[in-house]
Parts: sequence; structure tokens; C-alpha cells
Amino acid sequence: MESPLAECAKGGHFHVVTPLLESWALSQVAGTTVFLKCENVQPAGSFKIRGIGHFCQEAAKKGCRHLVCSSGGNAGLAAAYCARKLGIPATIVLPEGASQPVVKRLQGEGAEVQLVGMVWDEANLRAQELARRDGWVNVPPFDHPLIWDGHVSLVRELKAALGSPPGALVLAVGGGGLLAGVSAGLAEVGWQHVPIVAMETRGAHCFNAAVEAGRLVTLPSITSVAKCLGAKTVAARALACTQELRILSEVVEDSEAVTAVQRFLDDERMLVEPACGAALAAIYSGLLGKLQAAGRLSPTLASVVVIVCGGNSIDSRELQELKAQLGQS
Ligand code: PLV
Repeated sequence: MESPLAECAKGGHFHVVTPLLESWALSQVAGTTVFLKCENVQPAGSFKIRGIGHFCQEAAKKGCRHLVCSSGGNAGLAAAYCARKLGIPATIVLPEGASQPVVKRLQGEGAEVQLVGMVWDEANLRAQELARRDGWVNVPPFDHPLIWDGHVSLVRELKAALGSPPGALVLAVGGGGLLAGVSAGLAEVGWQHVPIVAMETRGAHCFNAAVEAGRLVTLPSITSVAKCLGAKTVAARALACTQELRILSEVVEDSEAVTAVQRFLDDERMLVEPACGAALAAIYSGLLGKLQAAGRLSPTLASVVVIVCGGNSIDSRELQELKAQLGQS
């Protein structure tokens, strides 16, 4: 077998081509055909492997000896997975509230785990500090051109599977890496006219705050349960994308995101974390229909693609706890 480095020299990658599934249940709710881009079945459980895989391969080619990644969980798992495949040690820095199963899984990947601060921004400061060591490289979870380049593959796959453009594309925004990568992808395949519905939960809505203010805004704290959307400031590139494409920034409540997680589990038998529930809530909460009624989206959408970004910070117990916390059980 060839070494991982030899494989990536030939253009190999760590992510897989994910299924694009038509969802009967979500199509019923939306009143139009809904396709699910199933990033939840990626290695390491989320779309993050696309950008982070690309970044880590480039770092390895340049002789990186240790990878560091601050994360809400999913970016860290992607980085730890790539590090193991590349044979490079990894340190993953998570905020203190990180879910125990995620910490165990990271350790299972062979990564060292550090728990620092209350939110991702604080963990990120530690990661930047660690990365000053000789041969160590910081893997930014969302704010880097290589991360966005890696995410472009998702749109190439959509183009190959659908042929013609969807009427709209729905995704979740944390730090804005997915949004920046998908925007670049839409431009690359000539689909720059496709509107993007960019979803956040209240209390993790740094993109919405920036769009409303017309400049970057740092939230005072992260209060949403969607911890993996919990960057206090969105990447500047994500805000710049609003000048180039039609991006509708929308915010749902935590309760709507968690309801969407539960309904998606029942409808499609897939369990995703609230960060992904934020995107699914665009359909389940009726928001899409409201945008159509308000003339912000076409009343006759050919189809809608929802990026099921995935997420590891969830299991049946965690879902019960979230519902109890939000008064839903
Ligand atoms: N999560 C990052 C940043 O957290 C992380 O460290 O894992 N959906 C899921 C399941 C995610 O994990 C994330 C990001 C997003 C959506 C949003 O992606 P982004 O950051 O590229 O906008 C603080």
C-alpha cells in the first residue's frame, strides 16, 4: 500500500463523494423537491473533512511535524482523522463544555486533547499560541483560503449529480468557512445566481449581526446550544461573499433547531447536531415558505438543496438533554 503522502501527491483526498438524496418528508413540508447533501456520512462525521483534509495535505507536503486545531468538535475530529492518516501527531483544543464522547473519539484517533476556555474563540487563542512551536501548524477550522478551496468539491459534486442548478441552497454558518467555500464553488460551476439561505441560531448569529451592521461584529458571548456554530466573529471572507452572491441571512431559535433535529431523525432516521438542525429548520420551521411569500425567494423553486453538514456532538442522551433544557420533553 502507498503511503498517504504518496496518495495525496497523486491528487487523492480524505473526503468521500456524498449521496444526494431526495427527501420525501422534507419535500412534503417545503412544497417543492428537497435534496439532502449528506455530509453527515463523511469520514469524521461532517463536511469539515473537505477543507481540513485539503489544508492538512498541503501542510504535510511542506513538512509540518505537528497539527494543532481549535474546534467546537467537528473541525477537530476532521483534523485528528487526517493527522492519523498522514502519520502526524495532533493536538486538538476544545472549549471546556465539549461533549465527552467527542473527547473520547479524538483520543481514539490518537490526538492529544486540551480543554481551554468557555467558547471556541478562547480555545483558538491557545491553538495559535501552541502553533508558534517549531514545526507545528495551526489548522484554522473555517478562516483560510485552503479550507474554502477544499469545500468547493461539495459544489462540484452537486453539479455532477443535478446537472441543472437548484432553486436555492440552504446551509448553516458558524465561522463562515462552509459559506465561503460553497460561494466559491457556485461561482466556479457557473451557478452564482443560485440564492443561498445562510442559517444560524440566535446566540451564535455572528454572520447575521455582520450582515445587518454591514461590517464584522463580535458577539459578546455564545448563548446558543449550537456550539459548533459558536464563533464570536464571522470570517471577513464570508461577509464579502454577500457582495458577490445572493445570500439570505436567517436566524432561528435554538428550539427550532432542536425540533428540526428530532423531526429529521424521525423522518430520515439520521441524527445530526443542532448546528445542522439550524439548516434543516429552514424547511421544518416554515421559513422557506415565508421567504417565498415575502418575494425574497421565487414562489416556484425548481428544487432546494439542504447541506446536511452533520456533526458529532449528539447522541440519543444528548438529544434528550437538549429537549429537556428547551422545555420540549
Ligand atoms: N464547526 C466548527 C467551528 O466551531 C468546528 O470547530 O467544528 N455545521 C457543523 C456540524 C459544524 O461543525 C460547523 C463548524 C458548521 C456547520 C459551520 O461551519 P463554518 O464554521 O465553516 O461556518 C466553532
